Amino acid sequence: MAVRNFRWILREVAFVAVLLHLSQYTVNSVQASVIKTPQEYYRKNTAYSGTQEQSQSVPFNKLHLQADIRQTLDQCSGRNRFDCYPEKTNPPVQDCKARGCCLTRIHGDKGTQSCHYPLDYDGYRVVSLSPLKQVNATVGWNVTMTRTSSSPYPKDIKTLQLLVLYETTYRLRFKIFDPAVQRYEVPVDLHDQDSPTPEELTDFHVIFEKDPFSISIVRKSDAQPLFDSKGMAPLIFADQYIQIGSRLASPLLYGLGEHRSRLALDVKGRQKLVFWNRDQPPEENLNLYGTHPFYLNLEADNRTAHGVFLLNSNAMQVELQPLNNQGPETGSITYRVLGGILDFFVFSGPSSEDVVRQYVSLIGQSFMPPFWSLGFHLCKHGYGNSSEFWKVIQRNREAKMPYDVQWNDLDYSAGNKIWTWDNETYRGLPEIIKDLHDHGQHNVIIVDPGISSSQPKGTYPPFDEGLELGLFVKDASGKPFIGKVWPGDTAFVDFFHHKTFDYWLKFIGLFHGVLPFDGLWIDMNEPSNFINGSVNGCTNSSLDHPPFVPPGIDGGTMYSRTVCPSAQHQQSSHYNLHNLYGWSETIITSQILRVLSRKRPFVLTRSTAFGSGTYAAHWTGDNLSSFPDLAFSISSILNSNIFGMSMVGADICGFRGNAKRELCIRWMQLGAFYPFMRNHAEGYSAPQDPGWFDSEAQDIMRAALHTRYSLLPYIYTRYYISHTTASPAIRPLFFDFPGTELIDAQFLWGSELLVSPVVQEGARTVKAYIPKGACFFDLDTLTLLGVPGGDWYTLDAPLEKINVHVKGGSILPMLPPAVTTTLARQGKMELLVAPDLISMPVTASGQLFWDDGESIDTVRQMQFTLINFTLNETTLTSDVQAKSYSPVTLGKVTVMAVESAPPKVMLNGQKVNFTYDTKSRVLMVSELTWNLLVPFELTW
Ligand code: MIG
Repeated sequence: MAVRNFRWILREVAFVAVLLHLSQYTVNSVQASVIKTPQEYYRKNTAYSGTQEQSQSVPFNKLHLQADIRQTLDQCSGRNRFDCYPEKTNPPVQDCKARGCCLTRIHGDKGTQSCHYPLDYDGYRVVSLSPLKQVNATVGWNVTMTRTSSSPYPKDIKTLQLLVLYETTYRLRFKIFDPAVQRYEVPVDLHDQDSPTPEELTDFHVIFEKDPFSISIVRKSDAQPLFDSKGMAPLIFADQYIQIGSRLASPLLYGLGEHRSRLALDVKGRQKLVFWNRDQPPEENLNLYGTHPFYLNLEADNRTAHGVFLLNSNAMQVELQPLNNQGPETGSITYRVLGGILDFFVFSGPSSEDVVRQYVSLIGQSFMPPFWSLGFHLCKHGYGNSSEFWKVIQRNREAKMPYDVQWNDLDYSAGNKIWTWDNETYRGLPEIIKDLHDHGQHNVIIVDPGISSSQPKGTYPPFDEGLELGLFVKDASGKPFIGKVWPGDTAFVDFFHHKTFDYWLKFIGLFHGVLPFDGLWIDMNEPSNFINGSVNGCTNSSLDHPPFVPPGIDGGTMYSRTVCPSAQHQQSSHYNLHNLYGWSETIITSQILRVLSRKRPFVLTRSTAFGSGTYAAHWTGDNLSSFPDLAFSISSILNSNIFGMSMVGADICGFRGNAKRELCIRWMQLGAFYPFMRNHAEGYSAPQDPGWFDSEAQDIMRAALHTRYSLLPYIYTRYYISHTTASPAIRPLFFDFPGTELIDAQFLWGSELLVSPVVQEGARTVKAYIPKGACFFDLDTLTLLGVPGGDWYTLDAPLEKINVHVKGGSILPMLPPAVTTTLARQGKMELLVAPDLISMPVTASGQLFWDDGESIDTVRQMQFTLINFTLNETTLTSDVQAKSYSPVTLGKVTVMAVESAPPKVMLNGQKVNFTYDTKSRVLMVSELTWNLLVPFELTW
């Protein structure tokens, strides 16, 4: 695409520089055709065609029939009551009866009545069922079902089709939809969607019941139901209300984000979760910024796990509740979805990590971040002006803080209009960014999706051109939808519009000529709106006022502080696409940075949906400077990792309110172990950058940063593993250690590092769970934690210490810390060897992934070095798997728990110098200059 018609009247907009700098970002050589717009991701409902012709019907007697027992029970006496009036508690008697439901007083809860479905509530009956065949193998099922009665909601779809497909050994998909009318389906590009797998090669067995219809998906090997709608909330499929329930295998349930809650969801407490992306500071029981309708459920043994993903982007509510069973405790999940279709994926595990990998390989694996983005990021809204901004940079440099990225929030812009620079207040900003670059540092700026619509015509090209191209979200009458955000009246870019890619590319490219940023921070993309709906309100249509508005939705309406659901995108209504708005912006922005910079893009997004982790990092939004918020951040970042968004962090020291010294110290210590480490605060908050604090506080923060920077090669290798194997970067303890299912104040990096932060004010010890079956070494003292494990221990945690333990059996690649990642990369690699003292013989293993840290697709193009390290008793060896990146030099090896001073240490047969500390029992070999591309053997 070429930059044409490029004559702007320049006022406070400093676009002059653009013309001079265009050569840096060669906008005209970009081949936009290689880029997919979200449109191209759209898949029609044809995934299963071609197999149905050869299918035969299966006689009904193969179905389990249970209709005959129904009449004999009191239809209201069921012990498991599924809410028939989710709109409100205590509905009027006649309203409940009008739905054909039962009204029962809840024991012990004065005056509360539950309106629930009777056991024989009329629903769908199966009318035909046939296998889907490929060659001679059954690869799925095709079911038709009908209902004659009406549900409580308008426009029942009386005939439904169900397609079940055995996709892979571990993944089954089933889809329930209207066979007559194509309904909205999520325009997402799923991965790994090749050909189906014959049923006999999979983990799954499917059982249908005819009347009422139910589906049970069972793991063959142990007969464990993984999805089971039998006896749960009845299936309803009305135009704007779709309901299905499933029996849980146990109350240990995780996922279903984005929400603030404890890591293990509260099935017993009937937790309800609303999915409708919202600019909402993280608080419990509210809909937040993102949508991830995926859960992981542990089974009765607390070890085996399975997962379920509902691929649907409409508003929804999920209700959890305990079931009154004899036998093992279970629960149920009820989905209430406002549109689209039911498109479920069931993952058979059997380990928690398997479940996450199975899910994430479907939605897309985490992106490979540029190396610099692993460093420390500093940000604040409203630094005030460029001299204040410069002071912050200076004081953190002077304090010798490891510090890689300085951010600019919206105050850099003129009147909060994106793609403008306030060159008075922020005079010299381009030079400051250049200075960052000269110091091996980087810069990220914020961008909002709302485009000011009230500038005089001809003065603000982002609006004028968007208008001309017709790519703003439209109101129900077809005019640009106007809401209010930071710059006042704003139109919203429709990232689903086929012209948006070129439009967004142009402005990113041009603005890069003004401010040479290195990454983009896409905020407000839920999308957030300061008013409810448009400046003219919303319509009276059923899109803006659906028959079921999830009662927990914050603000009480579908258009509370966002765009009206009746607004139109080029592809579909905002009603359908709302939860994908941020997702669509993320994909386009990341792809554009990639083609413009020809380097790995760095995008940070607030609003996310399934698959966002393939393109961007995420932060948990506008948290509070408080210890509870520090503690909750752990569950949030663990959840993001479960959702395939490895690179995530919370605003360190808290966004809202003033961070006290102790809080900020503790948070910098914890934040050093966030996958994405950024300290950020709002304009009203007191400064909280490390350089602002007293020298003792600075020393502690610097030490935390040194620890992170020394672990960079390990962290980077974990990202590589996450990117290539779909496993999370960080994980909850229960993934690796049974008995830890409720622990969410500690977490693991990979399987190697156990992080046990202080999450309470004033605490100088931490109560940490130390798993059994492994030994752990203190990362600071390099000494063995002498406890049997399998219990809670009180560990010393003076203000200057965060407890981090290396699991025996690990070998961590490290670097000497430096003030930037750029400098750190110039150091010599180090290995920290933590022997597994429980295994006989004593062993350990580890890996190093290393490349230039910024080129695109180094993994796919094999432009990297990959080395495995193995310890066997007193021999450490390397195994070079790939050696396309050099130099990688080994400078030092540190081995913990070496029983006594060895008489000599040999590197490939040559004696080398070493030290041994009798007290800590640490062997250190530190004067090496070994080229790691050559295999080595170190013995002692
Ligand atoms: O309406 O750009 O979550 O990180 O500092 C608030 C100002 C807009 C919200 C983001 C926050 C950012 C702030 N933004």
